[in-house]
Amino acid sequence: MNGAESMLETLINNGVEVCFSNPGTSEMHMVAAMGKTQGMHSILALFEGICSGAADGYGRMAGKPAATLLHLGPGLSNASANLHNARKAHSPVLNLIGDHATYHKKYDAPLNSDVVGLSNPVSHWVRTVADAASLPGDAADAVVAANVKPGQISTLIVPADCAWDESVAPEGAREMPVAPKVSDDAVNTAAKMLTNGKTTMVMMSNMALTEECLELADKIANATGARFFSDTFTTRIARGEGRCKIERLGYFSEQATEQLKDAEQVVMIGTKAPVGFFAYPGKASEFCPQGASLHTLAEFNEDAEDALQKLVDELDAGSLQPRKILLKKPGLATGSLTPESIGMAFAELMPTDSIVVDEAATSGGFATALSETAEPHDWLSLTGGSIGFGLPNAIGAAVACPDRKVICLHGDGGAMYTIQSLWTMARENLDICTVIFVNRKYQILQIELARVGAQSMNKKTLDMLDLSNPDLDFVQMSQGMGVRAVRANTAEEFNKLFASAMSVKGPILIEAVLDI
Ligand SMILES: Cc1ncc(C[n+]2csc(CCOP(=O)(O)OP(=O)(O)O)c2C)c(N)n1
Repeated sequence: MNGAESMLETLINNGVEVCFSNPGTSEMHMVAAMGKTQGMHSILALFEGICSGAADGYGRMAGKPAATLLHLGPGLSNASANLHNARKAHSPVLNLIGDHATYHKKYDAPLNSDVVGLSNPVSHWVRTVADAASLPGDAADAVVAANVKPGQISTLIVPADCAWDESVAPEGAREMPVAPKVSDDAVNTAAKMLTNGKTTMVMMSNMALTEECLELADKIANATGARFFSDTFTTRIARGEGRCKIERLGYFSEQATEQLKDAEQVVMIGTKAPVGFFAYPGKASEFCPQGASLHTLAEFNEDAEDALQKLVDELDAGSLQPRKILLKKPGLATGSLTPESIGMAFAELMPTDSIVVDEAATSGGFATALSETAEPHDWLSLTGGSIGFGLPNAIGAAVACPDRKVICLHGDGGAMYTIQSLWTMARENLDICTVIFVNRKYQILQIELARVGAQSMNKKTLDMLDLSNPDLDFVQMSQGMGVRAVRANTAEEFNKLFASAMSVKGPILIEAVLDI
């Protein structure tokens, strides 16, 4: 067995069964090894940012890493923006980066670069393989590193000769890490805060947003009167009928500070104290009121469900029945096509167990709010602020959960960063309905321009935030990549097209031309 073959068997033995690939010459032995084995589903993406975004979506839904296969420093660099998002999501991802053969590095050939230097900022764990015999052990270490809870980015740099030289036998299954438990002290402090009569708010994110955790949180809220909030942008949250409600912290600092203004105490579970997405002149960066006491019950990597269960026990709230959301649908709109009319159709028609990938930006507010009482679903949002995450993430979610409908809500600006995702959706016949909100501008930046106090609103400035001239044609782009596409100009058209998209399997794109 050569290094690549032994590495691949090792990955499969350790539960890695999907690889989102965009290879080059230095990865050819890894490509050949994948071609020879049945255990690894290799999926070609036409830009590395799609590989990394897809691995993020896969990790969020599968709870274990997919691999990416990337071409030296430049391939990794193209993947970095979505690795940044995955890192903020605490998703498990395993990058396999090819590099020049060990003896070839010194010539500084055209594709030579500082791969370690490029890896570090987007990885929790980085290792360069020294020789073929080390490769299987390094691969197993890399999978363990990616599986550190909630998930880490591990990057294994594989010089070409380590892949092609004769290697040793593959490694077997390693034991994967479990999340550490919180201390009794942390639980006692939280329990005391929640019963001392002061106004208490609880912030939750990451592993604390599962259906089970939300039920436990609801019991605590019911027993103590505390208000529970999720972060604005969350890796994955269980929503809809049968789940327990949690308030969502607003994006703009005015909203968030208003929501938290009465808090005398804030308890964090799986997250840190909330701060502004950006700084704004004259506005506070921190959202918790000054003087509020803060307590972290569980860090992002600690076992949130265990922490919540212990808190429920400590508060004697175990016998309370969780107050579950009842199904309530908004009906369908008529007339002009707006984010609200689309949000209504989406909440009305979304099938049970859908996975929603949200990069709808300024168009998404209604879809989010109206679907709170829709059919049960999981919601994945942009955790790292680097746009172009939605389409690739939808690929990963659909690969991880082939029996569930994936609905990808996307702004037209963000969609253009990784639009080639459509080709992979078509090739893999993934059950993804992509809705593009066409407002022909970077709307959020037009809002932010005023909010940060930048004074210029002239044509030259606004042209930098404008997507018209020429208008993008998403139907043609989609069809050109093999995904069936339709256009809606009115609410009635959208309702019909979305209903039909929900009733069939396979990729489809709806270009929603907003009337705004
Ligand atoms: C990689 C990256 N580049 C640029 C930005 C800055 N940015 C934030 S939102 C945005 C435009 C989003 O436009 P669109 O998806 O159409 O949504 P809209 O704001 O119109 O609702 C841009 C360019 C970013 N966040 N990430």
